[in-house]
Amino acid sequence: MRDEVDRALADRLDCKSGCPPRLAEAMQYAVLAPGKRLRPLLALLAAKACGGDIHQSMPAACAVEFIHAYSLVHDDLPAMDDDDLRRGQPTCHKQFDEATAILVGDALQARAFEVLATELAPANLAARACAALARAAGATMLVGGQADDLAGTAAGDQRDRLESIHHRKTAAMILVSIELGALTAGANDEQMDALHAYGERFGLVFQITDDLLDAQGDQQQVGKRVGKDANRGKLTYPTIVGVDESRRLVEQLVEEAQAALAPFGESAEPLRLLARMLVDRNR
Ligand code: GRG
Repeated sequence: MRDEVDRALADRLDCKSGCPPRLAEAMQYAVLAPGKRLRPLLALLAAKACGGDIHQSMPAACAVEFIHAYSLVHDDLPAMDDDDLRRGQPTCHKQFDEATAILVGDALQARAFEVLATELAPANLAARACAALARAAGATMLVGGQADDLAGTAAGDQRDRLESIHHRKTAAMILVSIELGALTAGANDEQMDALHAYGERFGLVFQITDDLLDAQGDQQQVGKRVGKDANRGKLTYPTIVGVDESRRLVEQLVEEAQAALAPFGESAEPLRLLARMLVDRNR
């Protein structure tokens, strides 16, 4: 399924005319780098759980990965997290230059909505998908979470602040990936609710294991700089609740995520496995 996703992404980046070659090359470099493709997989597997066809859901899968890839490129810029390594290779602005990396993000964001608007049918499905993705990627969620994280301006105690940043910066894109997959498969309300409960827990498992990898992972395997959160005094689950409690929380959340999929039976087995794989990952 991952190969199919990569082919679908490449097809949708194939700018035959009009796009400056260097920009096209940088967009391909950023998107097709060896990431995990978690968000497209979530979209496709959510569709499958609802009895949908993955080809019908592929535009949604590509759109969420375009937004995700843009957010990584921009996050790595000197004005933000200032990173040299991403997905095991030089970050986009290191490989190309800063202006190109900014434009890559801009173009990928526009392309995400173009894919949804032109490839999903009927029109009200396309509109609903565009609205859901715009909200998740916008000023209250992904961008707002990033702004508060950079400025340290989230409100509340440490745990509240951590959860507020996580909810907007990470969980929103995970949840919308699942939602778009389900929408394109014509999910009913009960299916949507079950997938939402799964997605909330999946997002937390993703965040806590990401924090654990930053605290304890090996840079070569993780494919990005590690130890940076602790060095910058950022709030993470291991620093707030400790490593052991983080691991216990992860186990509990995986069980809850898997249990939330009970209404689906066998069709949701790949989603159950994906939640388990998150815990055992090393990147
Ligand atoms: C620039 C608007 C804007 C947002 C940036 C993506 C992001 C928000 C920040 C990256 C820093 C970070 C640790 C975010 C939370 C976790 C996260 C999104 C990790 C990267 O996702 P993976 O592990 O990456 O799914 P791959 O490379 O596998 O796709």
